[in-house]
Amino acid sequence: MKDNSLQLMVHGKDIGKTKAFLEYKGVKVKKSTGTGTDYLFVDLEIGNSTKPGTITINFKENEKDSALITYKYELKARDKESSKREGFNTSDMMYLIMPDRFANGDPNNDDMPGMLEKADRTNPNGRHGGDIKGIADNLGYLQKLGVTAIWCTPLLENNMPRASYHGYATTDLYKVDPRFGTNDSYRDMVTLAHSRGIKVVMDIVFNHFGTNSYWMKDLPQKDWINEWPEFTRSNFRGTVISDPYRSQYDEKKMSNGWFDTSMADFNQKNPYVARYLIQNSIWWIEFAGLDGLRQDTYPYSDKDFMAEWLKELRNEYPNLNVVGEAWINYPTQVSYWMDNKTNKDKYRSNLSHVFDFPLMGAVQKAFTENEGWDTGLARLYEILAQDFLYSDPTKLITFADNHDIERMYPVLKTVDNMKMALAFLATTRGLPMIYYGTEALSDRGSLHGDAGKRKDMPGGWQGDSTNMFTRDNLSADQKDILDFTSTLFTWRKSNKTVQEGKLTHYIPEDGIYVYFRTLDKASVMVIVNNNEKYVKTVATARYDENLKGFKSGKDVISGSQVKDLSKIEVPAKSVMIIELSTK
Ligand SMILES: [Ca+2]
Ligand SMILES: [Ca+2]
Repeated sequence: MKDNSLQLMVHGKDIGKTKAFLEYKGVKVKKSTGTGTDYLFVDLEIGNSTKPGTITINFKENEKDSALITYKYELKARDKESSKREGFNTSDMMYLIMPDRFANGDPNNDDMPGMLEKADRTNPNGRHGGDIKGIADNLGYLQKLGVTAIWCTPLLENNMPRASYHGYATTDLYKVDPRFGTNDSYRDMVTLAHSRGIKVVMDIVFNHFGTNSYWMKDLPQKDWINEWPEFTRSNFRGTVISDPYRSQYDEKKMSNGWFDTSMADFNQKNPYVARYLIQNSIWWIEFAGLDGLRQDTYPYSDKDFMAEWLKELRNEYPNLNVVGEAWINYPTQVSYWMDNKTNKDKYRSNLSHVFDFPLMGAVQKAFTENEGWDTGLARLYEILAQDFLYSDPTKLITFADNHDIERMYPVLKTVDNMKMALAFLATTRGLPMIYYGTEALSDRGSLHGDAGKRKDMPGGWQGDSTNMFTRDNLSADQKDILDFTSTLFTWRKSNKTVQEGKLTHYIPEDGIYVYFRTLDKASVMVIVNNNEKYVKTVATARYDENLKGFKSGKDVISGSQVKDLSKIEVPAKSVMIIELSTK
């Protein structure tokens, strides 16, 4: 690694009373720091020419003593390609998977010894048995859908008594939950995904960990977590961190309050916690061959630590990207978190990507409202018009829903609205993200709360009557949206203009929103007709600055020719994506 320091946390009875000694060419113990009786932190320096191999570490009270405990620590060779990995970018379509709810590839791992929660598919808030094999088995399906990157909600061990399926209460940061698979099966899934042109983004959680972690029985250090005289929840208001008028009271509650009773809040101001988290993310990138990271609950962690983490990450992986979940509804506040030179308080996050929550809010409303000055399609226009706030708006991840938000279909209500929304996400600036089950028209049915947003993917379980993967028993609407999604994103995957082209849009008028993506001499025109009833014959003279020189086009979805660009007929509640041609 470029950084040649490594800190080990050693846990064991009375280990804190010892010091570490070793003899290995190129490796030096810089410091042993005992904290409490049962933890020892060992700082190593690993010279650049050090060879891979096994280091025998002897733990003794004094150098001349014989070792009380010996541990064999393996130094692995670095993957020569890891520092060159490209990361995700606007060429990608990201697909969000909640592994417990996607596909059960291995029914034998549904219940595992030592794991508290057993699978129960009849419990909407229980574990359903989906796993890493279920993802690996269906990579072909995802490839056909046009997916080029997958983000799985956390896969690490969550040995919690209930609701462990969601993965956000980690109890071992170095181990895949055995009910999902193993560290090796995760790495193998990544390799398999790469062979299909699919990148893998790991979801990591620096703000908190599960209270069933062994740490909570005996903290590595007194200030390992943020503790309060009595249980104190965060105020969940990410706004506070960039608010120039914030009180210290609110700021402290936001940062140091706990996310939930089951999630202990990491104190990242503690340099040992900071080192632990930074090394952990680097370890996973190296071990699994990751293409990027998604960081949970971004503004809840110490922001200076987060900036330092990203600086160190970029030092090792100059091109690897990270997307942060700053769930805030205003572009002003989301832009604060994207690496930004213009923050008034001079804060620079070093964070490459953020989720476009403000645009998500607009997409959820735009297609179901009546058109007005500030309703309907104007919502999309108004959010995009604020892009001057972002240091690089192409690094926004666009989406209409995720595992925490009401799903697209029940919100948008019709297949036609869904198609318009999907086409918009695929063609506007940024990197589109789709949540699993969107293409199955998943809805909440009679389920309440999160359960309704996280239903099983039809066909992921043996005996499912409807199967997205084999297309068995799909409704006509499901077939329609599945084919539409696949056509749309397969086209997007190979079209550089829509991935990288300059965006020019026109103020929506009469329920029609027109925009162009232009790259060199190529151009893609998008026409959204949000009118309920009317086929609109769109007179295009208004768009002359973008249409000049083009004579015809091809409708990307239907494949049909558009011979006359002066008047284009667009059916009610539909979208046309036209690749323009000079011939
Ligand atoms: Ca399983
Ligand atoms: Ca926190």
